[in-house]
Amino acid sequence: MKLVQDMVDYLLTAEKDKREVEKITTDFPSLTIEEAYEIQQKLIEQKEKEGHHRIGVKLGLTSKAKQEMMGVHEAIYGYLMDDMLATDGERLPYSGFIHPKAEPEIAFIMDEDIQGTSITPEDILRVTKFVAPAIEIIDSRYLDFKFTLEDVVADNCSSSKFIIGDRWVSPQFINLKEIGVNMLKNSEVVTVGTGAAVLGDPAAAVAWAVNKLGETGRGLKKGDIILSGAITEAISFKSGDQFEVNFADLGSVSFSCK
Ligand code: OOG
Ligand code: MG
Repeated sequence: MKLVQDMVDYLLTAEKDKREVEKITTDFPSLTIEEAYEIQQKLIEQKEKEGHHRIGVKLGLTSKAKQEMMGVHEAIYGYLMDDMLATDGERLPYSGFIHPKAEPEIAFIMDEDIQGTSITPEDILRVTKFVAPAIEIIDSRYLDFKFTLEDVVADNCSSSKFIIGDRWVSPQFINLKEIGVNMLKNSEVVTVGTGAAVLGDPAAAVAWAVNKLGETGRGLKKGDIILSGAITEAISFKSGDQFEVNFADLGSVSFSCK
């Protein structure tokens, strides 16, 4: 469908040029969620053609607060690509972003392939090799970070970069619902939260994603990284800012922006 390809080109050009663009539903208000996922799928395939690889999946809109803000009742998913992964403590150039925000998340690293439509949080924990502290940097391609559910799905859920800390722990040693986190910007605490903010349990968020992928015969693969969704609101940053996320029992992860 030509329209899908046009939208893929529109979003990829915005990302490459680091330029915010009008959301696509302004011109196409009848865009459905299914069409939005089709655009996302083609966008990822285009990145693969350009030599990048999928390394996992990310969840979005997993907190009640974000869902209410958007007037929706469901989470969303997108894909993580190899060029999104930054290293712990890395200094990332601001010129690589449009209007970035950082959010604390728990990353899951899969020990086995998993696919299905009635997967439970317990199933997820059974096939998770490690959980680790993470920061996701989101950078919507849309003007002023404003969009509908369909727009943000098409835009691969605002994905830009992510960073994983070096403390990887088996999930059996961690209470993911009760785990506390704080995020510091330039050494000051800017937001705090607990794991339960993510659909009541980060493992439930991952189960939701697997069941959603399962509807179209897809799933997670051994070695995949899953970002289970923001535990707090996302915080904007500019050149010169430094972030540190500290999880109780799960260590820290940081980055700065040059
Ligand atoms: C959509 C992506 C949200 C999360 O963890 O909730 C997301 C957005 O708010 O731009 O990554
Ligand atoms: Mg996120």
